[in-house]
Amino acid sequence: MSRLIVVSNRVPVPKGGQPPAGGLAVALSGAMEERGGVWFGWSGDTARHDEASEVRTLERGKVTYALVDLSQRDLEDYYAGFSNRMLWPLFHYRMDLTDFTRVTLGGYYRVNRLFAKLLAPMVEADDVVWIHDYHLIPLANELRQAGVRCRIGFFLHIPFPPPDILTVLPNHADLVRGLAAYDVIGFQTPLDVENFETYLRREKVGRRMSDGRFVIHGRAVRVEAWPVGIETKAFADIAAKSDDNTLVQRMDESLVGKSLIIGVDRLDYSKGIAERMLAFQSFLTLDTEARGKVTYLQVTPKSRSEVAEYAAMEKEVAELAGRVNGQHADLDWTPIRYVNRTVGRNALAGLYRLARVGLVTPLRDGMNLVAKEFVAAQKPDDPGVLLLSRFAGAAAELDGALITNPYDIDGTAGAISRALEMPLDERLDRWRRMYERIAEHDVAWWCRSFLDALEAAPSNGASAEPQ
Ligand code: ADQ
Repeated sequence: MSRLIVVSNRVPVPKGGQPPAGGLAVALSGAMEERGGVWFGWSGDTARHDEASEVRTLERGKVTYALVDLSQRDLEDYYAGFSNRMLWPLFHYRMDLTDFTRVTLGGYYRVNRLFAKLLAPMVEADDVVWIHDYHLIPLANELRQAGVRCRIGFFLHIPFPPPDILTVLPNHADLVRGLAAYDVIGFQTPLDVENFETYLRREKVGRRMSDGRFVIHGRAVRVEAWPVGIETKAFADIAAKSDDNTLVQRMDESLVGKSLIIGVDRLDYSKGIAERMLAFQSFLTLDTEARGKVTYLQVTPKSRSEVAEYAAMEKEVAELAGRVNGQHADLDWTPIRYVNRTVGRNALAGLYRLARVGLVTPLRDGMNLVAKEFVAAQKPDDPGVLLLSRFAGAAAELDGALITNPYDIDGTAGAISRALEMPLDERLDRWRRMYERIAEHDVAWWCRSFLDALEAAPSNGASAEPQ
């Protein structure tokens, strides 16, 4: 087995055993701890000097964490700027929220070059390098230029948008040219692969070959959908033992017989939290019988507060929760409990299990692990109902969910009523289908399938030409 080097923007060094609230960290932490290797990326700290040029290493179990501090300027341009004010909104189909500047674009390539300069001397010929997500698309190309010839794979955790949206990005051609330096590219869903293929065809820079591989700018690359999973069985076990968690007990006692509806998301506009609250409001208006009998808990840690759009949304969602409560609450009943914090994995699993309905209604999402965690945590003899946006990557797999369009506020409200009233036999049937799927396609499957493909790719470095 080759040595694995994982690269991601942020390296989640374990602190007290809990990974932070973020899909990539949650997905990869367990897999890395099991297989071992090097995890390279930003430390989360700001460098004192403008030119960060050192790698600090930390050993934890089988993993070596290789950490780079970034300067304030790099963080503003590369992270808060180009990655999170251009690529993130654009790839989530939000052209209205994008902000393109030459300065932030320059910062994006500057940090990718810096990472390549620091990482290249650590890479050995038979290592495999696995690069993650939109922050680091050009990294393989930079590594190739620094002389790295080993196999390099890339996984995009967010959606790959259709070409009409991608071409809004002034440097789309460069960005895609950078992808040709990889040996394997993984997307979350077949739709992402299809969007990528359409882009290559329309821009005349590549195509799918008869053996299923792609040729991109003259280089043969394997491109496939590998939907990311969770540690399904472990999460189900934690949920089954969550009764003695004090937070779960407190929540259970406070419900006094009311049905619980749960939403768990980073505070991000892509997650559709405001639309979800409006749907809940509409549900309370339409389904008068339900008033006083349901509690909607939305657990939402703040995220990327340094980006202006996130600060604005924080305010919008908090005001909305206040307005719905002001309108509908009674002396002894608060319809929405809106909480800005992270909770530990045990408590989270227990809260999902207490819930009758899981609301996962993003406007656009690469996959969405909360949907899978909710399913894994249910009681096998009395499962709750997952209400899932058709625009989450997870909808391509979880056909037992009630699929909803989050832009249709009243339609989603109706689906909440339907979920609350669903008879046990239908709940069982839907849940079993979903559980089987996520038990088989768990995070270990995802990791193994991607790495098998990467290790099987011809080791051809930068100069490969397709046959
Ligand atoms: P994210 O956008 O971060 O991930 P998601 O897949 O839902 O979204 O993962 C969030 C993770 O954070 C989940 O494991 C969840 O349990 C955890 N989390 C959220 N709120 C929490 C809270 N209050 N307390 C504790 N934990 C919390 C990106 C993409 C997704 C893709 C993942 C993985 O945007 O589409 O599924 O990467 O590829």
